[in-house]
This record gives sequence, C-alpha cells and structure tokens, in this order.
Amino acid sequence: MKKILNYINGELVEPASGQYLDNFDPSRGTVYSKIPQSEFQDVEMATKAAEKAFPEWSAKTAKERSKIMLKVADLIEENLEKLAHAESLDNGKPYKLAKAVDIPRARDNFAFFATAILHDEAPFYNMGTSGFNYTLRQPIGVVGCISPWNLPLYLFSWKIAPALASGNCVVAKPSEVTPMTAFLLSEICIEAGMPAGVLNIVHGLGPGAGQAIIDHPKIKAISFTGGTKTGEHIARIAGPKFKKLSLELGGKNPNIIFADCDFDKAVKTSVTSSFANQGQICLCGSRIFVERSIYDKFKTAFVERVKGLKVGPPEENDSRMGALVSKDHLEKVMGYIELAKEEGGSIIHGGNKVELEGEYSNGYFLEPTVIEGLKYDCRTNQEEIFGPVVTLTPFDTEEEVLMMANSTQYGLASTVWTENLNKAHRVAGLVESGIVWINCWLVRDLRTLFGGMKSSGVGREGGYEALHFFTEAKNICFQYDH
Ligand code: TXE
Repeated sequence: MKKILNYINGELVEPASGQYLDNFDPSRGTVYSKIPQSEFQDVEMATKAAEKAFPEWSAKTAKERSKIMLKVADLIEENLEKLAHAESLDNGKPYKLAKAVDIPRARDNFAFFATAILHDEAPFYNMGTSGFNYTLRQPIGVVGCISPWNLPLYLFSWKIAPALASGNCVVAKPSEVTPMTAFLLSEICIEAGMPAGVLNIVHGLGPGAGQAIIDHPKIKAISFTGGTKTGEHIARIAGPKFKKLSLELGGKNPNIIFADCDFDKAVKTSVTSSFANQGQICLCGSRIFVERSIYDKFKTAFVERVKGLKVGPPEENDSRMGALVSKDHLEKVMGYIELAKEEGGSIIHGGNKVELEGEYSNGYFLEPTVIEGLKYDCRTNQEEIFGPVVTLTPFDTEEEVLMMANSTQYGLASTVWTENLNKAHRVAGLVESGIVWINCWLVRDLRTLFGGMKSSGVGREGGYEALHFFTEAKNICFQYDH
C-alpha cells in the first residue's frame, strides 16, 4: 500500500506522530494509499524550514526564481500522463478531463507566475521639483495555502505559484481527500532543484494540520479555497491575528438563457457547465434560468444531450462523468435530490446512483440530474450542492431573472446567453457575481482576476491580484533638498 509522505525542508518525511489516514479510490470505493495524519508538530517543522529558507529565496532575483519555477512547469508537462492518471484515480474524474484540463492548468499556473514577475511594474508618483514617490512590493514571508479536492493540483498550484514567484516561502496543505498529485509535485520540486524549505507540503485533516496552519503565528497570510463554512471558520481565527486572507468559497451560479441566444451553443455549453467534473466545480452553472418562450424547446434539447453523457470508469475514454469524490459527498448530493422532491421538484432526468459492473461496483457514481418545478427561493435553489444536479426555471422578464439570479447568499460566477449586445453587457453589469461569462463558460485567461462576492469569498486570485495578495506594498516618498 503506497504511503504518501510530507515534503518538509526539501525532504520527503513521515508524520511526527507516525499516524496515517486512509486514502480512497472513489471509482472502486477502496483504500488505495495512506496519507500522513500531520498535526501541529509537522506544521511547526514546516514553518521553521520556511522561515530558514525565506531570506535566501526572497533575495533571489525574479529571474532566478522564475528559472526554478519554469523547471517545475516543464517537469509537470513531462509527467502529464502520470499526473493525470494519479488525479483521475484520486478524485474519480475522467482521465481525459485530468489530462486535458487539470494537469495542463497546473503547468500553466507555474509558467504564468514564473514569467509574470519578469514583467511587473510599480507606480511612481512624481512631485515635480519637490520630490517623488515610488511603490515597493515586498514578499510577506511565510504564507499558508490550503486547497480543496475538486481540482486538486489545478487549485493547489494556483495558490503556490504566485506565492513562490513573489518571493515567499510556503506551508501548503492539499485536501486530505485528494492528496496524491500534491505528493507527486513534491517529487517534481526536488527534481527541479527547488531549494529546501521554500515549499513545504503537509498532509492531513482540516481540523488538524489545516487548523495548525491558520493558527501559526509565523504564517502571515492564508490563501484558502473550499467550503463557505470552513472559510467562515478560518476568517474567525485569522481575522484577530491580522493575517492577510484570500477566501475562495462556494457558489450557486446562475446560467441565464434568453430567447435570443445562439440556441445550439447555449444547449451544448450548458451541458458542460452543468456536469463537468461531476458538477464539482465552484463555477458550474447549477441554476439554469430559461426565457419562457424557449423553455420547453430548451428543456427537450438539454435533456436529450444529458441522456448522452456516459457515467463510467474514469479510465475509459468515452466516460464524460466519473465518480463523485467520496462516499460522504455522494450521500450529501443524494440528500439534496431527496430535498428537491420534498420541495415539489420533478426529476426530469437522473436522480439515481449508477451501479457499474465488476471492480467499479462499489464506486460513488451518480446520474446527471435535471430538476424542474421548484421555487427560485427554495433550499435546493439557494444552497450549494456541488454535484451533478441542476434546476431549470423559466422567467418572463430581465428584471425577474436578475432578482432570482441575485437571490442567493453567493456571488461567484454567472453565464449570460443572448446575441443582443446591449442586453448582454447590461445584465453582466447587474448580476451579482465576481465572474461573468457571455455566451461561453470556463474560458480562462490567467491575467484576469478571479473570485466572488457575498458568501463566495473575500479577495481575488489571478494575475497581478494574486501577486499583490502575496506582497506587502510600501510607498516610499523622497523630497529633494532645496
Ligand atoms: O471543503 P472544506 P470540502 C464546497 C462544496 C463542498 C463543501 C465542503 O460545497 O461540499 O465546500 O467541501 C481544509 N482549518 N467546496 O469538505 O472542508 C480541508 O482539509 C484549516 C467548494 O472539501 O472547506 C481542505 O484542505 N483548514 C470549493 C480544505 O480546507 C481546514 C471546492 C477544503 O476543505 C479546516 C471544494 C480548518 N478548520 C468544496 N477544515 C470551491 N470553492 O471550489 C477543513 N480545512
């Protein structure tokens, strides 16, 4: 049975307690590896290593840090298939998806921030003959990165890369549910010649290793992606310690489809935005609002396409959906399907576990599920389900759909389908979300900001937003002698 190790001070080490946790293969429902059950002691060792490495790492030029990070990016690319298989096995997502999206994006995250620091500029405020001001951005020191299980290496690297690029040293904890690719990244960093202590990866539970990271007095900033409840908890602890906080939390994203949309593209893309990664992406459009005049036409076409989605073993090339990430999560999502029925919804497709044959017979598979007939403000339409479950709701006016779309506590992402330019940009400006896609979904330019409002989080990731988060800005003023 493979044992994952922590990556502390440049070495792969056992947890101080010698305790390990089971790591499940969600497609087979079996334990396939063990992960360290790290606690405060391991986080303390990692933080000491990061503190020791900080002076030298932060003193390196952008070019020197960039070189090492680009080597990591190259090694991720070289190990694409190995990493994609590991991601698929650990998370349950189709191998094809991991190979096309998750791992290439992890490589891009390292490459993007390794080069962004070679081009950054800082403001200079000229006071004419009396003097001038300039902004200095300096690394914070030791920072904490805590990431979730849905896009494991993709989101893990999305935090680590800007933190390292801007000269910080990192104590990172991936989700205990999907730790494998973070472990493989440790091996890649050693091969890339990442100096000891610059990046430390500590595996373990949230209340254990995770809590130790947010508590640690020497860890000055926390970048977190995960559930809103956990984000709330982290803010309560880290707030009074005046740590910088970046919280990327849950979503309940509206997918707004007007009658004057490009119908075929809206249907096709909505199937992907509903069920990609088994609906386990915080950006999935789980509430589909359709203008009444095309509601029936859309419903028929959408369900027809959904029927064609194969739920199967992640390794099979034609599997469009794999297993949900864990037994607990499968039960949580099934619970919401029951709730939808209690709230008066009709399941017009799916709603059942998928029983596969042979070695996959105990996997956590669920049909893509489409529900209609619910009120916009019922719990099913207000709470994050985070699985392959979407609701269809008709609307009559722009005002009505904006009221319904904006009615939840969340404000992460939204999609607007219309060929009317004025309407597209008007609605995009009025919908309460940090990210709006017009006639597309999950199109990502890494220079753009990323994040949500309301209960979807605090702060923004991406591009210079991320580099600014991981630095302290200083204004230096100089006055000429007269
Ligand atoms: O998230 P958690 P989970 C949503 C989704 C999901 C729910 C819970 O609705 O059902 O969140 O998912 C660490 N101190 N999203 O359980 O618990 C934990 O170990 C410090 C949306 O995965 O928030 C893991 O590494 N750390 C999200 C990370 O936090 C703690 C993607 C996320 O775990 C901790 C995933 C603590 N006290 C889930 N408790 C998105 N926005 O993409 C937990 N952790």
